[in-house]
Amino acid sequence: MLCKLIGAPVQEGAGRMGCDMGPSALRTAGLGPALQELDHVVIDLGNIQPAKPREMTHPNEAVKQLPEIVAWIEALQEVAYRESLDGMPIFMGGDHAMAAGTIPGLAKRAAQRGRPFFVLWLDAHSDFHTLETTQSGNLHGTPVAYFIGRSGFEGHFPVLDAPVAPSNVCMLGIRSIDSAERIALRADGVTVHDMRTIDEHGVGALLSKFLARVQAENGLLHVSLDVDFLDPEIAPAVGTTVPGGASFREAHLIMEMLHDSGLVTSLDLAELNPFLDVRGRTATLLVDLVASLMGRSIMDRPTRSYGK
Ligand code: B3U
Ligand code: MN
Ligand code: MN
Repeated sequence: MLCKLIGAPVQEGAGRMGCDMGPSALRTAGLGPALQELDHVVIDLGNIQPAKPREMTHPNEAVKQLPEIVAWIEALQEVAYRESLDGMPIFMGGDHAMAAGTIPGLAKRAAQRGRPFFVLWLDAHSDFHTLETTQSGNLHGTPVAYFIGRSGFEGHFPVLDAPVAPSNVCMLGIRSIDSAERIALRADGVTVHDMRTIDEHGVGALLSKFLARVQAENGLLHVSLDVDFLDPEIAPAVGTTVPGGASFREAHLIMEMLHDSGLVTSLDLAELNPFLDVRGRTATLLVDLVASLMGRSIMDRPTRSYGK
């Protein structure tokens, strides 16, 4: 498989600085060589550079860094559309506002190919605010609401070519959600597996069900991994840690099952803040998780071909 590493050093969507160093930390932790070791062809396309931000304001005065984020989203939508023509783009963030760029670009490509598009959202948060409902004003809390086509972004974020069907989004690991988000998630029909659901059923059963649907519908699957999906004990390098996250074993199992499914066609690695890391532990864990996703296994197992 051709793996394309694409740096998206966005940090303006998060409440604290440092995510701009994410791509560099992933390179330093050996993401490229780890993939080469699995016999993938790796090209590193470097870091994306957004255009100069245009002046822009929003009636919700809480909203922060809107012009910068819009510039990032525009640049990333274009790159994601272009680079998903072949190979597997791996977007190295960058805070999670990046997904308001990557996912619409990828969804446009899927639509152009006539394939349904699915998103597995691995996160402690649902990131389901609009520009109108966000109270923190940190725009990394908004990408999902945007890419499924909720209103509340008009005149600011780019018009979507191909909104993602809410029923094609599966969230896993959720444990911090604001009430405006909770109400809208239910109304829009997004599948939300919170930590309680994981404890009751296990990640394996929940994921199998979703993967079976993607398979049955001949879909393309994008995985968006926020570092805070993981428990802060194993992944401290994130500005928004929430206790009680996914364990090392749950996270690897998810990646291994995703690999075996052969359905994943693109990936976001979001919210890594190397300034908060402990001797590179989180960056190294992310590299190991991507390796599991791309075929590293303890014992050999039969695998299917990739989804495209
Ligand atoms: N929902 C809160 C918290 C949050 C969302 N995403 C992150 N944090 N990383 C907010 O600020 O919108
Ligand atoms: Mn997130
Ligand atoms: Mn999060």
